[in-house]
Amino acid sequence: MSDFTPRVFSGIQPSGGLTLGNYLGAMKRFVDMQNAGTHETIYCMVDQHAITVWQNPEDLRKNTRELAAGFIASGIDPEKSILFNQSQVAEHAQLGWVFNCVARMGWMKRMTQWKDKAGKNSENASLGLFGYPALMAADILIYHATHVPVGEDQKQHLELTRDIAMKFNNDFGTDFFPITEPVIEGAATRVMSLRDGSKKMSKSDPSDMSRINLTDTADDIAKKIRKAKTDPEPLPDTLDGLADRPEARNLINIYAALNDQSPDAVVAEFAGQQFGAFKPALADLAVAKMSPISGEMARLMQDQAEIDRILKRGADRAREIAAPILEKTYDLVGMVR
Ligand code: AQP
Repeated sequence: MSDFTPRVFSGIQPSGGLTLGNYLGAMKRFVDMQNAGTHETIYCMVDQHAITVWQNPEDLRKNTRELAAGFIASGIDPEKSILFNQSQVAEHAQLGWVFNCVARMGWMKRMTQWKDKAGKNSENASLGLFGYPALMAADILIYHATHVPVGEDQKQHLELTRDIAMKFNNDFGTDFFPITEPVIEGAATRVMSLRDGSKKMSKSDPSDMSRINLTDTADDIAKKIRKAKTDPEPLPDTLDGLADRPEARNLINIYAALNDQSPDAVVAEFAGQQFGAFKPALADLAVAKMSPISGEMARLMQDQAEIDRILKRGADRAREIAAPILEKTYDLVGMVR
């Protein structure tokens, strides 16, 4: 591992508007890793992943630009980080094909995201949805990324990325690909639905009340938090008291992540209080943190040509790293170039 440049890669699908889950579980941490300055940072809108389920073409275009605006509004600096759109760097799909031939069907069938998303109708799911984790491995390994910040839901895909790298290295008698480390940390690695504490907050949940969108108005945010499912008990003195109260725990985690505090500190602060007091405090905090981002996103979206220029420049920079890694991979596999 030590021979590899410390490099972070992560991506988000432009499959809908960004949620507070994406922001706290991914985007905010991407910004922290960029600003820490300890790694090169590469961030991507993974549009090729998005089309593994149906996307209306006009919506996909709009969501991709809006996601780019979301990255920048959240603090990703396109000069410090490489920011681009996956389909503009063909090397992702090219390495993805090689990894389709390395990964095993049995590995893919065990992926819980495949089982959840394909559901009972797996015969009718796209081949791309089944192969998603091999393309994700390619997204990461085409940059020899050493670290990948993600939410808890992506842990299994990261393990598969490591399996693919190890199998490739073993099959071809090389140590060409790094064994990437997932970075899953902070209070909000799994932000849950506001309506059901057992389901993760997701941009494709049919209920808009289940999530906070980055584009929500202050009134929307306050309303959604006010109506969030909770229980009639007051908040306990310690986190242990929330073990069987997933909805309450979720709101505490959201508060902690937004305010850069530990969940223990939040519980200590609100101990003994009812949700009638805690929810308005959370709503005020969420509005204070999210409104500047949504305002900046709206401003950036007025100049789409500028967003496209940023993405094109990001893709050019990404390709400079990716192209030689793809060439070397083809060489190792035995392809005549
Ligand atoms: N609820 C969440 N809590 C914490 N992190 C989350 N992430 C997503 N939801 C949560 C993290 O956001 C990053 C980008 O995710 P994605 O857009 O690639 O896909 P996803 O994980 O499938 O997110 P969604 O919102 O559920 O999208 P849809 O509905 O389209 O499937 C990842 O790092 C993820 O962990």
